[in-house]
Amino acid sequence: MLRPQDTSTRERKCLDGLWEFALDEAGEGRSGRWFAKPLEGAREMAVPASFNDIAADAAVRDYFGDIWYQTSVWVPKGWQGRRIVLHFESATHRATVWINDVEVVSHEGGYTPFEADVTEQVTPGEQVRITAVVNNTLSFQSIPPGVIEDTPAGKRQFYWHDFFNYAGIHRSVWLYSTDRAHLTDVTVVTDLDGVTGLIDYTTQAEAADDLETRVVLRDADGIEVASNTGRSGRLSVPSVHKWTPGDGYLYDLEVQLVRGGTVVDSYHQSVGVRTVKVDGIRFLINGEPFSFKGFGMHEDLPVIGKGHNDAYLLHDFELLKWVGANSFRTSHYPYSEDVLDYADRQGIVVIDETAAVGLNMGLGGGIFGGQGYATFSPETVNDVTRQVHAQAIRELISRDKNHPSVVLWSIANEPESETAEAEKYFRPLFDVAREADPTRPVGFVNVMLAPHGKCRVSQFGDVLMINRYYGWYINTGDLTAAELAWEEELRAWAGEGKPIIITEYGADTYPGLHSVVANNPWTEEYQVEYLDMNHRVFDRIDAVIGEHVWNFADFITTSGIMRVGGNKKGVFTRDRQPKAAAHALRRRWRDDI
Ligand code: BDP
Repeated sequence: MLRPQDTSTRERKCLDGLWEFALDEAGEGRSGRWFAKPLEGAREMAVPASFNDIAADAAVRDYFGDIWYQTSVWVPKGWQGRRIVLHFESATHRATVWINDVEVVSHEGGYTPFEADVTEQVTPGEQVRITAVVNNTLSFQSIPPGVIEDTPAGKRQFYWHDFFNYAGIHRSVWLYSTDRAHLTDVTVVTDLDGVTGLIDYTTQAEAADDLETRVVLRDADGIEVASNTGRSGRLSVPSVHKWTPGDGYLYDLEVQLVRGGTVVDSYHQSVGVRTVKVDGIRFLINGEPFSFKGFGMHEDLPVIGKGHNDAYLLHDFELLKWVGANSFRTSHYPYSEDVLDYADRQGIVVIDETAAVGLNMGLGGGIFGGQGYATFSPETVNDVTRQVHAQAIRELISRDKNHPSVVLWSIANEPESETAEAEKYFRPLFDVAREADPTRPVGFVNVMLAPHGKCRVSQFGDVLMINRYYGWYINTGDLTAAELAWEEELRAWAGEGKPIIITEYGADTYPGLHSVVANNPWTEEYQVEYLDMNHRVFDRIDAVIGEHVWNFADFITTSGIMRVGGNKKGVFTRDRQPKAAAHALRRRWRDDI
């Protein structure tokens, strides 16, 4: 699937704005055919946004079930005779969509795009009704998983990931048009031969058997530097300007379908020429060792929840630069494509993660201990879940494969990984990722409950990604003991001979809480001392080639005694003000401070 764009042959219309909105408490909308008429008793809802925090109402915030969205749109008259497509960048966690009375698409998974060819359902120059029923429930067969339990107080949704289950239409919705003959996919893989850049491209198209495919590569000044014909092929760029961390140089690959000299479809694909390779304990970008400095982040904002916002996107990247970060992980789900596009342009390196978080009944929401279920069993995370998980991996890779910023796939965060069932579950999922992308390393993020010697899944990863909280969840307030224990475990991992990225280490910190003695958890001083302790350990072990602090900013979680207005491990507050740790990190990460 190609992201909608405006080109000489393509036109898109953004459907963002206020849509009609109704919660379906009784679950009667589908059988009552709510899509067949204007939504009754609807209120208005912003798209894109999570719906949860818009109304000042706990019943809306915590609602789970079907959520109806509806809008009307004029289909441009000039689209007569063209193919017309309705495209959702995401709908969390699943959706079914109707054009007038006709169901056109259903999609599972809250963070990847889906679309439907609606040419037969719309008439250019006329208005159509678009209805989407979004469903935000989590089950053992969804990614991420959850469970609905019958309690004396009624049904309750539980889940085991440590962030609020924001839902809705989080990203833009588009109607777009192409010629009947159109490109459906473009893949680029880049390599370097000395100072020459090599770009292998593959294209796919529909209704285009009689058409010629032409590709033209232009540099950032718009100067043509290479061209070719054919559905797939290679382009060579002498004296290539490489994409490197900190220098997000992009070429533009224009792919054209041509009939007798007329361009009937044109699509522009950004290309960053770079290589990625794991070599022993080194992670190489363009053959140079790269060391990750940055954060696990979240899409999480006041009022709009996980709704994408361009102003925050720019500001967050400014803060990444201010603090000296060169990378981040899309913890714990695929982020908006606008984020990846911007990372490409800014030269920020990305570890790209699926929404497979919370597949671990040994912990939940920052609390260790049994959650009353077995993680893997026929009734809980099972073969069906694995199919859904495999599809989530495929959709992530298919969406993000062309981003030079993406250097590593993370197929899960902190799943149960110390059992035979976990090994059986994960082995084929690594194959799925490698089949979908043979060019990038693959890993998963290991949890404290599966330390070195117990974890049975790390063997499949090209890189070890480890989350650890010595000095927070264990050895709380005793950084001396934490340092000893942490170094001992990390040295054991280093013996594996793979690069190690510490994908999470962090301490909850209440902004403004201070202490002259440094062993006081929750204070700004403790967060600084805690990070310093971690850094001493990392600096003593060569295999540690990455440090991602948990978290970039404070974020909202479910309520619980371990959380004070959410998770406070941010180095910035939720409104992006620095805690003392932000200044300390800046001194460590920036050479010029
Ligand atoms: C890890 C999770 C992350 C949590 C964090 C924490 O990967 O989502 O928010 O710990 O407890 O378990 O703060």
